[in-house]
Amino acid sequence: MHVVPSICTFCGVGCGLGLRVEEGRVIGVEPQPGHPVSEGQLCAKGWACSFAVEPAGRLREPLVRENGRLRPASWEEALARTAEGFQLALDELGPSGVGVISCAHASNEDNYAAQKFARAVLGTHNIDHCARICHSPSVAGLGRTLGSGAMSGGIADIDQADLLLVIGADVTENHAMIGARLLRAQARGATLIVVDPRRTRLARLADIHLQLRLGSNIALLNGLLHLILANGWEDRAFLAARCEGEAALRHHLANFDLAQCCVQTGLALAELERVAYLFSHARAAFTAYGMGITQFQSGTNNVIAVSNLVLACGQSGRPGTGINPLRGQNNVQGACDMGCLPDVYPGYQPAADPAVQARFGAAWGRPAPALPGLTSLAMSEAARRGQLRALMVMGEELVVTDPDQNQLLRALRALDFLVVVELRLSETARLADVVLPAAAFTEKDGTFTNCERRVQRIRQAVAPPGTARADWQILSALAACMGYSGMDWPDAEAVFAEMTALTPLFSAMDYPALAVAHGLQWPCDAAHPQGSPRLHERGFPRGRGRLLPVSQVPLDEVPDADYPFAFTTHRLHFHYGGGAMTRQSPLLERETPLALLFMHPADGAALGLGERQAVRVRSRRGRLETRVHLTDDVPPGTLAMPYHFREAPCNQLTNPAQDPISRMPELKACAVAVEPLAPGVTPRTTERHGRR
Ligand SMILES: Nc1nc2c(c(=O)[nH]1)N[C@H]1C(S)=C(S)[C@@H](COP(=O)(O)OP(=O)(O)OC[C@H]3O[C@@H](n4cnc5c(=O)[nH]c(N)nc54)[C@H](O)[C@@H]3O)O[C@H]1N2
Ligand SMILES: Nc1nc2c(c(=O)[nH]1)N[C@H]1C(S)=C(S)[C@@H](COP(=O)(O)OP(=O)(O)OC[C@H]3O[C@@H](n4cnc5c(=O)[nH]c(N)nc54)[C@H](O)[C@@H]3O)O[C@H]1N2
Ligand code: SF4
Ligand SMILES: [Mo]
Repeated sequence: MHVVPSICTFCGVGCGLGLRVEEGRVIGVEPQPGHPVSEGQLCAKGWACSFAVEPAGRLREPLVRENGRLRPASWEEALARTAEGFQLALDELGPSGVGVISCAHASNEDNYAAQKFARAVLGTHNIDHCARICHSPSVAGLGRTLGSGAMSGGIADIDQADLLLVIGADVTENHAMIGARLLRAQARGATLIVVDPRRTRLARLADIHLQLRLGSNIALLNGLLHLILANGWEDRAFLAARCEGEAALRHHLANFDLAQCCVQTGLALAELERVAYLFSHARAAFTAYGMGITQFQSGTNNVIAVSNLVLACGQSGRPGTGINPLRGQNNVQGACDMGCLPDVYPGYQPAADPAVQARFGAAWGRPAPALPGLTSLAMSEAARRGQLRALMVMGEELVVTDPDQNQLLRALRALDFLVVVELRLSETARLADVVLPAAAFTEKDGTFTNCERRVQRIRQAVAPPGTARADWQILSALAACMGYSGMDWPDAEAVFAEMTALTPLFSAMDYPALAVAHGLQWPCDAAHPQGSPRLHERGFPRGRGRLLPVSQVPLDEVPDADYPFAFTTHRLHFHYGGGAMTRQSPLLERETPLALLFMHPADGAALGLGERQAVRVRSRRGRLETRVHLTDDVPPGTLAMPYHFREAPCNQLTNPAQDPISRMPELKACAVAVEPLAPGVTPRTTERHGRR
């Protein structure tokens, strides 16, 4: 047996692991001792990495659709079919009629290749990925206030904080090794404050849990800020030296109605005063937030409200402070950094800037595409209208993870051509015209970028199953098939080198430098050859930090007589995303085998429901059947459901209403009705979506 160093394939914490390889198989994993993030530990999912990519059940060869069925095909045939599918759409509609959705589990090299394929080969900025429905409001909101949407501190900053403010993030479940670090900081004396409508495990352990009403973040954050300004608790020196927009913010909050704030949030004034005092008086406050802030139609404004609070109290730019969006997927930071977004090239170079267009145009030998490009949900809308005809989905399980499943299915079925690049025959791949088998993270070289901007190497430990290849190799072959030779790289290192040569943020990075310690944090350029562990120490990327007045935005859909419950969606520790990877592990599956609807016992009693009784849940968009779990984790009137289960997909119910700025759908709130099924009845599985 030998051990190959690698990085966990699940969440954005980016824990270091060793792949135990025996006779060409990954037989298990072990933690990397001395890794700066995971410090020699892994969570339950990390330990299950080898199940996630186990060759059994993986795609071994391409598949093409013939007479309605998928059958095995050669790479030549599958690539030719794919090239033809794109070409027909291009001939008919031009580059606006095609698109690519890339993968936040895949490497930086894969994602660089995906956006280059979209821009240089297809000639479109229609390139996006799951960051759209994850932290796009952070990119937009912190972009406006600071000039950059990345986490400002590093994970190690937690060790230096004396106050930890966690808003809308279930950290012990979803960023487990960061959760452990928060609890360790609390044990040495830091105050832990959790803001969440659910009583999560972390909320139960916190010194203060603000159990606000679903969707009332801005009311709460403005209330805290109003109290801070009214009492003179703000950081005057920081505001004068580092910020702008203070007068407008003061004016906006001067006549703030605290009584109304307490009604909107459901919190007592004394709770707000205590938190306002503690946060503004902390020596170093570390602020982290997640999907409970971003996944609303007010997502961008929610992020701005967090930013206002942190800037006004000067809790930024010093050890132990900062605004820290906890990025979700192992390489979602990297997929954004690589330019898999419709409005930026790699390194956030604006697609609208003529100088940037000229640089990439010259390097790639193809003119810059027309603007604007479409976001992922806009691509679905265009498909439903017949204005987008051919789509590549590289490693996303859209059928389970996009909002409003029935609407998404209508979009995929309306396409003339769908190609899915996947590890397994996912629900989304079942709908494809062509399925291409991808190599998993253990089967390729490359890099992942974690939530603290740390670019780390992954290394090929074993051969891919069958004829599967790395995503970048598939895109390179497809580009050649479509007459473009500019993606003919010899290896992953060459892809990385091309990227760094075109991307100032990464200009001093190369594979040898990344291998010295445990990666490097960007910016990493001539001025920062050792990378940048902490951002914003002297200035913000946009210069001064900007305070921007925002007001509470009502939810798009609130409970009424027909749909009397508020409904929210969340995650469970033992499962991940659409479940395609974690549900391969018997161990993880045993821990959480069922999709459950979390309901307060008082609501259960009112509906006459016993524990685990079967129910039907309906929204204006769809329905599902599942079992209830009666628990005071949720307040009365609010139901919660994890989104990992294809047999009871909560995205049947969710609302696609979008944030006008970032196009984030309101995944965290909609209205539903619940009907008990007869005692003894087994919930029906939501039908498989197989056919086109
Ligand atoms: N085990 C596991 N870990 C994961 C993932 C996974 O699927 N499984 N996915 C990864 C990904 S892609 C991501 S993006 C991250 C996400 O990690 P988190 O951001 O922690 O994700 P969620 O559990 O969806 O939502 C966080 C919390 O927001 C709360 N919330 C809901 N509404 C509101 C509100 O109005 N205000 C406030 N303040 N809070 C609210 C919910 O109750 C929930 O506890 O996790 C990553 N890690
Ligand atoms: N209701 C509701 N819906 C949500 C959310 C929510 O909180 N509530 N959260 C949203 C968020 S934050 C996110 S990030 C999305 C996540 O949505 P997705 O990205 O669709 O979900 P995942 O299940 O994490 O991963 C998708 C696929 O990646 C494949 N994969 C893994 N590695 C590779 C690789 O190297 N190459 C290729 N080609 N494929 C690979 C896996 O097989 C898996 O099927 O879900 C969103 N949907
Ligand atoms: S915390 Fe995240 S990166 Fe670390 S082992 Fe768990 S799933 Fe993997
Ligand atoms: Mo995410």
